[in-house]
Amino acid sequence: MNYSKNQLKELIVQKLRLNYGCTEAQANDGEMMKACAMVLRDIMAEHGVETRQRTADEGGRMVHYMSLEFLMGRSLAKNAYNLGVLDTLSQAIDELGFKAADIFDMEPDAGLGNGGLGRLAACYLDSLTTLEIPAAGYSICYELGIFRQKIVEGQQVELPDDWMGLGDAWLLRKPQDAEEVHFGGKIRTRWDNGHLMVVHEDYTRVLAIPCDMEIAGYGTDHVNTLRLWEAKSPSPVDMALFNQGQYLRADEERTMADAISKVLYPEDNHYEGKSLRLKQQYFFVSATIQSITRKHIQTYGRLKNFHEKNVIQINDTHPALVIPELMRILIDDAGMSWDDAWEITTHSVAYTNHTVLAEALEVWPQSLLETLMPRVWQIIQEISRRYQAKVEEFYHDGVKTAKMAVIWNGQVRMANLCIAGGMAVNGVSALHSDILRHDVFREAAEMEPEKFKNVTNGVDHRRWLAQINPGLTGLLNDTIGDGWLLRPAELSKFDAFAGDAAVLKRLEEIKLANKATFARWAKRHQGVVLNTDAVFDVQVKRLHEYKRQLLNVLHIIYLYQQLQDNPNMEMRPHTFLFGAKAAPGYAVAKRIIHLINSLANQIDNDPICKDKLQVAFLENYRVSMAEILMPASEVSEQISTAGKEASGTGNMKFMMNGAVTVGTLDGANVEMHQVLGDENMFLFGLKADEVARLRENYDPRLLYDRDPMLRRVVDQLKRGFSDGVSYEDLWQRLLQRTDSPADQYMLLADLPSYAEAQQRLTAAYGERDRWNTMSLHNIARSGIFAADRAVAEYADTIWHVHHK
Ligand code: 26Q
Repeated sequence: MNYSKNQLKELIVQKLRLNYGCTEAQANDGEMMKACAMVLRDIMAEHGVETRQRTADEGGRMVHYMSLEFLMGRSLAKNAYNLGVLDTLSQAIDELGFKAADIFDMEPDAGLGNGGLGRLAACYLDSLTTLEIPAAGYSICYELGIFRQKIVEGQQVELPDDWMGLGDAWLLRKPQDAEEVHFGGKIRTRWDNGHLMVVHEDYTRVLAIPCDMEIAGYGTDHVNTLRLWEAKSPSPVDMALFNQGQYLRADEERTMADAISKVLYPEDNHYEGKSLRLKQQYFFVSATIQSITRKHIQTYGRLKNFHEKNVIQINDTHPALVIPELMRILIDDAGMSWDDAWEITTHSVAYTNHTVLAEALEVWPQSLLETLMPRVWQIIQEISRRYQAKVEEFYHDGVKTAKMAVIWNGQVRMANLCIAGGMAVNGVSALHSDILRHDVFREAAEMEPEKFKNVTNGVDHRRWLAQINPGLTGLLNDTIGDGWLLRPAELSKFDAFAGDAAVLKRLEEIKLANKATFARWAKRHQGVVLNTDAVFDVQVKRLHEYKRQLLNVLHIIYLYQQLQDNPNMEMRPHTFLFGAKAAPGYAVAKRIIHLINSLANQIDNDPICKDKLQVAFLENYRVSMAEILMPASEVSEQISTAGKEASGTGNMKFMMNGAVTVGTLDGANVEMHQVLGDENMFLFGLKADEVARLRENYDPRLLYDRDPMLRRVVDQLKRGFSDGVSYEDLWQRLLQRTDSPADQYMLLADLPSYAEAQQRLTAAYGERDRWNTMSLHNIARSGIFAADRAVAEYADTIWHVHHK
């Protein structure tokens, strides 16, 4: 279906009248934005009806992608783009007396995620739909998404992200499809007609209301749904009518419901053992699996063939309870035997791991599970008992049994639960999957090698290239046509233009224009004046010690000290940009943010640095900022300690937009290096195996004592800058921790090699042809990092479903 400009105008005007009781002349930008969203939502809803009908008729397998996070960002331009009406809609908005750019800019980010894991889920929804795979995403409809970050006197302050006021235009609430989730209470058994029945009593009820968001694919009428569950109390009745017992229970239900979908936990790559988080997980899991099984029964009449018609992908262990919860439904509600239920469950659920950091592996106290979900706890115990017997029989080795146990020392290990109950376990880059197989999950992988797979991450290249970088998209279309939009591998055709001076020149002009656009944005929204003659060198990602923003800072301090020694030093202008949120409870991460701001301020106020060195901390890094920043970036900082970053996905977005990477051989950088070679990226530092070996007897003190450059740079932390703040705590962390090893992430070991890589990079930047050629190769070879490729691999190797 194609919509003309006039049709869209008419539909928008009608929405304004019906929903806001106003004309286009009276509407404000927010109302206009919501009216446009509702018009597109209607179009998608219609496609959705047809898609669901087709899916039911075909009787194929459906993919259910469960994630506690979907970092969707904005949807208006995205949906318009996928529906093929972006230009028409923009004109319609303009002709109704608004500025399209302002309207798109009104939309708040749907920040229902922390970072990589949540954004990955969002990118995969796009590809699932574009590849015409019958699929649905599931998550929680958090009232407050990831906090808004403000920098006050150099420090992070968190503000609530109240996104729903304007952002809920995409959501369709479906109270008629509500599910009921039961917490706490007691489990009793009774005999009924010769059957042992499990009875759950005295539980606390929470209602789960679906808030559905339709997802449009590109170049297709296929539509999938993202179902976000909102928690609601089931008892709105007049409390005066109740006796005391019911009053208290109703109050408990209200309190629980109010809390559950209130806020997203802002921890990234770190596990928080809070009972509210576990309630969120069970609420989410129980509502989702009830909804999936209910629909399956409606279509097929019974659950016996559930695994043939459904596959559930879980995004890390956060939805791990889906395994015992599905068992519960199959056994208690459908009356199956344990063995039949286990057969179905272990052929339905697949698990993706996203981290090897010990502090991020989920373990829950058994007492908490026992209290909050007593029946699920019983089932986990039985899973654990049987798995343990299987392991013992295989290994006859107590140490291995202990390592692989699901329940151990009063703790439930969610990863082991997923390995025991899942049909597949995958890592998210080649290196990461190897580490899972040979290290983290070694024993399990030796017992069931065929279970362990790799699917290297990918990003939605239509959003992260086509939609956000129209200049580059135009150049690509002019040179290689537009087949790459649906077949990202075709980007490699662009390699043939490496020797074409006119193409290289255009590439440079596009980058320059994008830098100017970003600089204007930064001036307006951040109040910072960026030097567009400088290299834009960017590190944007969550703040975490393993990602080593501090290594970047140490190198900048090194440059700064060189300038102090030699104020007339010739230097290519270099602007370092940072963007990062720190988990509110992560004190060291917050200190590093403060440090970056102190350093930025110092350099800004030092006339020696003018037109040479600049540092800016971009406040409140988020999807919509990345969309304007990626096209303007020239250097991509991917400098994690090797072996720690499971994949990284920002690295892929930079690459697609022609930035050149300075990085370690970590995560997907490894695959990037495979296609680019040493000539087209700047590698440095220890390799993962070297990190592991060196760790045995690593002493940063020796390096510090031996190398005056290191000593001087690190000591600057202690002295601090002219704002009078000392960073002695960070100095200590690098040199003399008492609680755990000093310099856990080996910054001192890698700093000299990093500085040297930066030098090579700066030299290459000076040779314009060489640099532009590198940039071109990065774009041309980024096709493997498209989410389309990744989702197709999941479909072929794990889900066994057809795709376009
Ligand atoms: C767990 C329990 C309680 C509270 C919070 C959490 C929690 C929340 C989020 C634990 C981990 C996360 C997020 C992890 C994450 O984003 N990992 C990243 O996933 C990306 C996609 O695969 C990878 O590219 C990154 O390398 C990885 O760090």
